Amino acid sequence: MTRPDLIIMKMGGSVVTVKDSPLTANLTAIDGISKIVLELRKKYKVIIVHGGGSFGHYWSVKYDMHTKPLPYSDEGISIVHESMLQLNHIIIKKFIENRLKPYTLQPSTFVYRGLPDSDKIESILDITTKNDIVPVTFGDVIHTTENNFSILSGDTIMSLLATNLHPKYCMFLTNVDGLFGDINKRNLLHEVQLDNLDSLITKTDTRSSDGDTDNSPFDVTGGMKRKVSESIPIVKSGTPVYFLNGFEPQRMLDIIEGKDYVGTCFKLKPISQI
Ligand code: IP8
Repeated sequence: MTRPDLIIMKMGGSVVTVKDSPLTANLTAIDGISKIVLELRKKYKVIIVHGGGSFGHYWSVKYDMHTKPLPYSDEGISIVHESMLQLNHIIIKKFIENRLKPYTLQPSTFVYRGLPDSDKIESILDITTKNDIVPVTFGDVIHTTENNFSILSGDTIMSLLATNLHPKYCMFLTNVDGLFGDINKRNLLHEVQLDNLDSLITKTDTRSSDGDTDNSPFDVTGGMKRKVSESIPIVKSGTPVYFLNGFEPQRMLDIIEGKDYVGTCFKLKPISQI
C-alpha cells in the first residue's frame, strides 16, 4: 500500500543549476518549483531530493572522482561536499523566501556505512507528519567503510526513500519533458510499463536528460539511464514514477489533479488495473 498523502520528488541538477556554467544555481527554476511545492503542500507531505549539477559534479569531475579507483582525494571529498552544502543553502534560502519550511537532512543522517538505515528513513516521515516541514536532502559524497567515501547520487536516494516510505507519487524533474522513444523525433513516451521496460531501455534515447548529454562535462552519474534503473525498485514497490520537465513545474499539479499532463509515467500496470 502506498501512503496516499506523500510525494517524493527530485529536482535534477540540470534544473536547479545552470549546467554549462560552473557553480551557478538556476534561481528562476528553484523559485518556480518552490511555488508549486507550496501548492502541493496543501494536500500532500512532500520530501525533496536535489542533484549536484554544476556544483557537485563540477568538482567531482575536476578531482577525477569518477574515473580513478577508490580512495578519492581527501581534498576532492571536502570540496565536493562543501559545494553540495552551498547549493543546498541556496535552495533552502529560496524555499524559505517562498514561505516553505524546508529542513535539510544530509544523506549521512540516514545512510550509514553505505547502507540505508530504515529507522532513520522512517523518522523523516515523522518530521513531515507532525510539522509543516519539508525535508530536503541531496546527492552527496558520503563515508562508506573504513577510509572510503563514495558519491551517492540523488537518484539512488530517491530509490532508498521511496522503497521505504511508499509515497503515492515519485517525480523526477529534469530538463526535458520525459522519456523519449527517439529524441530526434521528440516522441515523448506518455506511459512506460515495467513489463515492456527491457525493450524500451535499448530503444529509449537517454540523452538530453537530467545528466545531460553523454559528453557533458557533468554527466558523471549516468543521466536518464540511472533514473530509469533507480525507478525500477520504486515501481515494483507500488509507486508510479513520473519523469517531468522541471522548467514546467505546474505539470506536477496536473498529475495530482488527474488532468492531462505532459510527461512520462513509469508504472507497473495501467492505472485502471491498479
Ligand atoms: O546529481 C550527485 O548527485 P546527483 C552529487 O543526483 C555529487 O547524481 C556529489 C556529485
